[in-house]
Amino acid sequence: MIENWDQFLLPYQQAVSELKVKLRGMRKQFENRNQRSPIEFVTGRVKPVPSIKEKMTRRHVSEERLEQDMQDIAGLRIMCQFVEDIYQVVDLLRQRTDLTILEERDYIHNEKPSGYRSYHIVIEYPVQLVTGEKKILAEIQVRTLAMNFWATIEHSLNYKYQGAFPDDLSARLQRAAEAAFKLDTEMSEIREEIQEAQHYSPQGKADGTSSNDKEE
Ligand code: 0O2
Ligand code: 0O2
Repeated sequence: MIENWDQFLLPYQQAVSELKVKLRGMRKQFENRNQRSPIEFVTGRVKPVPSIKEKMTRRHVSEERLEQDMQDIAGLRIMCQFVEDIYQVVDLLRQRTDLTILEERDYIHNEKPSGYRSYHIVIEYPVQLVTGEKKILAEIQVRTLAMNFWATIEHSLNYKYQGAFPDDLSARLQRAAEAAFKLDTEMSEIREEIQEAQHYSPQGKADGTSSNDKEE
């Protein structure tokens, strides 16, 4: 029986805080090198206790198995401008030595039946406590701004229907998710055209930035 949830969640709180600093640091490093960052912004949260308890009941997870079986008690979200940026961020995460990737789920090319798209990574992250090192699980969701727009609104509408949308609304939400993905594709194509124009223009200033700014 977990008697003190604050104490149980403390390492998760620390992991979320540390990872937010580290992931936001990646963005800063791109900025300092005058390069466009594949990371637009980063958020994070520790799952609230009522949500943990609800998911434990729904997924039949016991308290003894909670640390191993619930991967998103610590949750980080990385928002990107373009779909290509997501895969660049994933590559950067794969190269890090301060975390271990345990699982990757590509819900961009394999979208969920709801229409949800994002790239999910489950990591093992070591937190330094006064009692020694503790490895905890965390989930990093990497998505575009358009994917985030859809997921945020769909999530808030879900509260109203508790996950069971009427069929017509489900279909409309799926179509809205497709529209958001089309928008992502169109934005990537526009960007590619601008980059090509830049490449052939003598000043390299087709979009008002130097060609250096757009180096990947
Ligand atoms: P809600 O509406 O119940 O979700 P900062 O001051 O920016 O360093 P702060 O204020 O904790 O840190 O906020 P941050 O990190 O910018 O964003 C926290 C919010 O992001 C949360 O809102 C979540 O909505 C969302 N969020 C971020 N990452 C995740 C994730 O992995 N999973 C889920 N479900 N949500 C995430 P709140 O405050 O919890 O309110
Ligand atoms: P929160 O804190 O409300 O975001 P499960 O966690 O049971 O759903 P699984 O396989 O363990 O399933 O994990 P999965 O599917 O890789 O990731 C689950 C998380 O992805 C959810 O967390 C959401 O944050 C997000 N997600 C998945 N499907 C959808 C969807 O259809 N709509 C939206 N808006 N988000 C989705 P939780 O558990 O809902 O927690």
